[in-house]
Amino acid sequence: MTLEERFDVILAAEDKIEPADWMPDDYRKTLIRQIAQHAHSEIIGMQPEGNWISRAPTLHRKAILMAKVQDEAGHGLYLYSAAETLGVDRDQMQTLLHQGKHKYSSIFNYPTLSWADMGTIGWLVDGAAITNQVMLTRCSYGPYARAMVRICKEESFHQRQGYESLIRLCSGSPEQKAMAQDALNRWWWPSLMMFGPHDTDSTHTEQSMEWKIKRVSNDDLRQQFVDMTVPQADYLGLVVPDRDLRWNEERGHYDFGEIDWEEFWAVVKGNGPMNRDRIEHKVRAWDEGAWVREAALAHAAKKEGAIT
Ligand code: FAQ
Repeated sequence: MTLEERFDVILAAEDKIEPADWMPDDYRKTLIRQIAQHAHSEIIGMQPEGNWISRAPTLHRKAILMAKVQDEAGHGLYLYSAAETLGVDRDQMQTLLHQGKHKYSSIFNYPTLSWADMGTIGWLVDGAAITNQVMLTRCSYGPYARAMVRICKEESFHQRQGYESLIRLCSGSPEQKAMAQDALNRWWWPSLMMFGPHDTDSTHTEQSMEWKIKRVSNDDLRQQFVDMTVPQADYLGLVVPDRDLRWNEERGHYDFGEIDWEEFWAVVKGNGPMNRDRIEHKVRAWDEGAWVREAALAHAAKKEGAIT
C-alpha cells in the first residue's frame, strides 16, 4: 500500500490522521491555515470582551467575564499547539498575524459599545462558534478534533452565560431591554458572516469536506444557527433585524435575508471598523510582554540546570 493509499484508508475508516502519519502537502497546508486562523481568532477575540472587564456592572459579572476571557486564551493555546504538530512554529504564526498575512474571524473587528454586547457576544458569537466547532470534533486530524472537544464544552458555558445575562437585561427596565435590542441589531449580521461565504463562493469547502476537515458546509451551518437562534430571540422578546426572516413550513427551516457581502469582504480584507486597532493592540501586547517570555525561558533553563 502506498502512503497516499494508507491516508485514504484512514479517512474512509473515519480514523484520525496523527502528526507522524504521511499526509498530502495541501492537507497539511489547509490545516495550518485553518487552525492558525482559529487560534488567532481566540486570541484577538479576547480584546472586545477585555474592553468591558473594568466596567462590568457587578463583581459577579466581572468574575464571569474574566473567566471567559481567560478561557479564550486557553483555547488559543490549545490551537497553537495543535498547529505546531503540523510543523509550523508558534513565533512564525504570530509574525504572520502581526504582518496581516494570517486572517482571524471577521466578527472581532466590530466594537463593543455597551454592556449588552457582552451578553450578545456570548449568545450569538459563542453560539455560532459552537455550531461550527461541533462538526470540527469529527475533523480527520486528531490533534485538532481533540482540542475541539474540550473547547466546545467551554464554549457551551460561554453561550449560556451570555444568554442568561440577556434574559436578565430583557426582564429589566425598558432602557435595559432597548440596550439588548440595540446589541442584537449590531451583532446579528456579523454573526451570520462568521460562517464564511456562500458554498458557491467558498474556495476551500469542497476539498476540505473531501478530506473530512470540514464536515458540514458554510451555508448549512449558517442555516442551523439561524434555526436555533431565532426562537431564542423570541423568548427574549427581541426582534431579529431581518425583514425577510420567516418560517418556511415546506423547508422546515427559517428563510432569511442576504448578507451584505461587500461588508464581509471589506472586513476580511482588513478594512472593518476595528481591524487596525485589533492588530496594533496585539503587536503592542506582544512587544510589551517580551520580558515575560524571556523570564519564563530563563526560569525554565534554570530549573533544567538544577535537574541535570
Ligand atoms: N472571517 O473557502 P472558505 C470564536 C476566509 S472562534 C475571516 O469558506 P474555509 C471563539 C477564509 O479564511 C471563531 N475570514 O474558507 C470566541 C478564506 O480565506 P483564505 C473562529 C473568513 O476555511 C467566541 C476565504 O474567506 N472560528 O469565535 C471568514 O473553508 C467569543 C474563503 O472562505 C474558526 O476559525 C470569516 N468569518 O471556511 C472567542 C473555526 N470566513 O484563508 C472570543 C474554524 C471565511 O483562503 C469570544 N474555521 N473567511 O485566505 C472554519 O471552520 C473555517 O475556516 C471557516 C471558513 C468556516 C471560518
